[in-house]
Amino acid sequence: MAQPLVSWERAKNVMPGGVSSPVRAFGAVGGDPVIIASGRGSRVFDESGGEFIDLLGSWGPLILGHAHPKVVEAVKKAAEKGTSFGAPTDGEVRLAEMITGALPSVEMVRFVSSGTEATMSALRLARAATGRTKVVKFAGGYHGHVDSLLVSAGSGVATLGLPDSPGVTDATSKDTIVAGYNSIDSVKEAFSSFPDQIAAVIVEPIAANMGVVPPVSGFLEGLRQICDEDRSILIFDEVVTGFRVGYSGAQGMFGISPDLTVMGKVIGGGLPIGAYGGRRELMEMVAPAGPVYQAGTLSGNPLSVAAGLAALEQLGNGDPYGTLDSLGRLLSDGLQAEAKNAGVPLTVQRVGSMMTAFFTDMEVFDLEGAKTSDTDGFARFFHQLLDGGVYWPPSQFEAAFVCLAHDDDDIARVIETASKAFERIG
Ligand code: KE4
Repeated sequence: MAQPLVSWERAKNVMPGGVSSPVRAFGAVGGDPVIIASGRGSRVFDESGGEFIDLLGSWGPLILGHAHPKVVEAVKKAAEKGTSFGAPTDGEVRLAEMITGALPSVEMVRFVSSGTEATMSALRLARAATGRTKVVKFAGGYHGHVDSLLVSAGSGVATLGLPDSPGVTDATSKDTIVAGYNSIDSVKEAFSSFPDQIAAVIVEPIAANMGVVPPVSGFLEGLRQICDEDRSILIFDEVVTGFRVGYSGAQGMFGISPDLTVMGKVIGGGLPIGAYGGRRELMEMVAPAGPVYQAGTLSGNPLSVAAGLAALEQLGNGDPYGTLDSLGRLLSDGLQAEAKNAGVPLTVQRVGSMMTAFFTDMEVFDLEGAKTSDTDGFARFFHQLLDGGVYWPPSQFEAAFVCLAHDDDDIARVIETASKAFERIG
């Protein structure tokens, strides 16, 4: 007898919230999530054969689309040779060389198994390198579930953070200062309040976790200057933007060199991976070359590395980012126009193939601006799209992604479905 379809009730019975990661549970939009059975190209399919144009892209990694033949072939070949050795392999060296070749600021790189591990390790390295304890992050910035970064802004800006989750201790959050994204003044205030105490500033060079919020002119340059002046480490969290907005990431787009870069998602081609890297004299402090301890059983896993190599090989040839930008522009312009026709307040903010449709009529520069969005309106939009066969990310404060498997017909179909949704919402 065929295995019964996994039910949402069965999932919730054995897994917290029925999911392996909270945002998948549709908490922000209501209703029960779709249980995905497979994906192919620009489509995902649920267990009853429902077909959706996918704009989630697994939250970023699937820049080539689902089950890309080159990625599948690479993973199959790697698996046939064994799945893990806990020993050096040639693939991880070749992937490290591709990354250091793409990002001039990254002279050496260490692989881990998630973006969270990568940011946690980069923070430890920055504190070791500077001998300092404090870290600046930004309200609305997300860097994985690292205790010291699960911190929300205290009263006012540039104040010491408050735990953002039970289980995160005051002791952990007291060294984290929360500044305002796109506010250089708030960063200056943090550094003047804690002179010679700040080990690092960690920033998403293009914010994606309050929705897509690009840096205003001078913001990243200002961070670079402040860190230089105070001898603090500038960490670019490029887990989303790395190889997404360009082959040299956001740092290449804006011409700013961070001291450390955190990566994930795209570099694993859809398999578990994370990485951190940067200046040689910093990275050579990492064990076993140096004293800063960091380790991982499945770090540099041969299957993840094979998928990552296959993905980056596709991204390093031709003009994939030109194609992605054109598809992104077609979608964002179409959504903006249809919302205007329907009288629905909408601000679509986009960088290349990543975008957020904010249900607000104002441009969004920071978390406060993002919070002006009508999240109920977004939830209705989300479900109208889903009912129409379009899978948009189930949260107002996330990024939607077009991929190289989308075509103009897909985009036209999404715009047509969104137009009907706006009519119903407007
Ligand atoms: P992971 O530990 O989820 O691999 O990466 C953490 C991370 C680090 N830095 C940035 C900028 C990130 O966006 C993330 C994770 N992104 C979220 C969605 N925006 C992953 C989705 C999820 O948590 O399930």
